[in-house]
Amino acid sequence: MDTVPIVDSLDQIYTDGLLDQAQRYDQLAQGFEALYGQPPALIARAPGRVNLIGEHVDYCGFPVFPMAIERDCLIAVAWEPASAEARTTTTTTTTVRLSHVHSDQYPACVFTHPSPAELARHPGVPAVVDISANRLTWSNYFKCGYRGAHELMAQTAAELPASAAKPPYLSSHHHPSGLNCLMNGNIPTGAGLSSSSAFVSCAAIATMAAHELLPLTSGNANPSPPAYTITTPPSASVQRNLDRTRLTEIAISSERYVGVNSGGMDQTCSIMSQPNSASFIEFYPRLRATPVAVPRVQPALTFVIANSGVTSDKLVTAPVCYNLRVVETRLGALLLARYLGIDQRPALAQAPPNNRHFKLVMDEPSTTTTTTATATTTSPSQSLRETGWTRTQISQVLDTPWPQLERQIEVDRFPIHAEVFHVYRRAHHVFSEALRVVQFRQICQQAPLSATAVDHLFQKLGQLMNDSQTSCRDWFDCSCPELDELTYICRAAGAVGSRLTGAGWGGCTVSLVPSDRVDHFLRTVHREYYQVRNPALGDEPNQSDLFATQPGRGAVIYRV
Ligand code: NG1
Ligand code: MG
Repeated sequence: MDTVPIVDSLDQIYTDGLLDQAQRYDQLAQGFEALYGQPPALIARAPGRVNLIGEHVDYCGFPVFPMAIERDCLIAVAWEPASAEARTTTTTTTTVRLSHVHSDQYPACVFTHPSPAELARHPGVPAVVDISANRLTWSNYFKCGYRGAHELMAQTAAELPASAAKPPYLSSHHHPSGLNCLMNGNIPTGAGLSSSSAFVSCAAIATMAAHELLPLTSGNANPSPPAYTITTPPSASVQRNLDRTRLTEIAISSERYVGVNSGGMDQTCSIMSQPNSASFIEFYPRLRATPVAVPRVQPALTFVIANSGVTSDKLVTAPVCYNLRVVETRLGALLLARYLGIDQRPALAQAPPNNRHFKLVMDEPSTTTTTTATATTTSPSQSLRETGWTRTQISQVLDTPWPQLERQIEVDRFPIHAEVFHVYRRAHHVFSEALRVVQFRQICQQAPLSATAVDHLFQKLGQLMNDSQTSCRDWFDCSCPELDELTYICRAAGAVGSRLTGAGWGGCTVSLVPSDRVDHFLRTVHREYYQVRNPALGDEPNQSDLFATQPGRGAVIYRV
């Protein structure tokens, strides 16, 4: 089983290539003790990511190709076990205290979690923590991860056979009376580097660990029924690890509680990435992350991130940007299925995160390659392609009343504002982008030998990234003037490819730069993008907006 490593001591960070980060961990631990009067028991770490290629295709079920970056979210945690008295009852309520090292920007928050007895009265629906999607507050992301972890615990407990001992989730032994958390993150927010998913994933991991309720991994291929242990005091004979795949699935679905109908790329990359590799992430037929080493060539392939400075707050823009795109691609899948004569219901019946609407198309490779072309040339008509579809037109073609469609495409849960839906334009992007992801991976796997082959490698990868940017800009409408300008500047400054990364509408670009051109690249981009906007800037590129990055490792827990 693939697991989240639990590292036995903070010393590990010194051998983990995180030496320059050691001070940050120390400060976090000291800050924690100053705040709560006790040292943290562990520090959970989950990294951000940069998506190399494959934008807005994850929620359509197609593979993506991101890599974890060094920037990350850290959460230090300690918990108060239930009192001896409470251990004999199941009425312990958990008080969760959450603070951020930058408390001026991110005010502390306290919430309570019902006792096991209360939870037992609502079996199967652990709607235990209120996450108001209308109130935009940073702690919502923590609550998503916290609530997701509880859902995972409840799910795993429910899988125990009836004859098994009482599920530990419902036992007070596993229900701390207090949970103290302190967060520190250095991923820029609203920049397309996935600060939100790193936070949600980190919160889920920290919560699982703090509940001392970790599924055992014995290397047994068939680990059911799940085994549990209380890890205090830790038993050396017991390997305590979290199953990464289930944890990832729960982090994916729980992040949607904030109101964005997001795909699963970011949490998967944050939790499942392996050191020194990008991840080829598949969602169909099941979630899988395959490490793909970035080819080792000379000059080295270097990925440089540049922040456009345009903040894209997905929570605010979701109804006209992100959630609308999810709806447009789903409607596209339904219309395409209708034209192809495929029954779409089985795919739509699956609950998130397994709803793979484009499964239909992927399951029918021979039909689709030919028929997609036919469908797009004969129908929809040229004018519908250009003007988009109205609700009435879609209802008519699908022979389904709009209110019923709204439920199918989850508009009831994730509202949108639109009069027309550009299904053709969005589908055009999705299919071409999905192909580029597969090509990008194939090229990475064919390590070149000669110098001309290296040059060719750069050109091919760069071209795919540039084509991705064009498609995001022209078909998916998720770029913005600043991102367009920044990618032009990056290419002129020596990048072989440059594109927006993440959801777009602002945030960062990622550029592929041969290592021998990186210095020149950084200076040129600094001068032509950042200094032009702020002439007061010095000549040294600002590390927080413009930096080269290496593929980093996925989530980990440090015992302090
Ligand atoms: P950002 O906005 O960069 O965190 C989002 C989604 C991804 C994916 C990309 C676009 C979330 C948490 N993540 O990323 O699932 O759809 O946009 O490729 O919403
Ligand atoms: Mg995000």
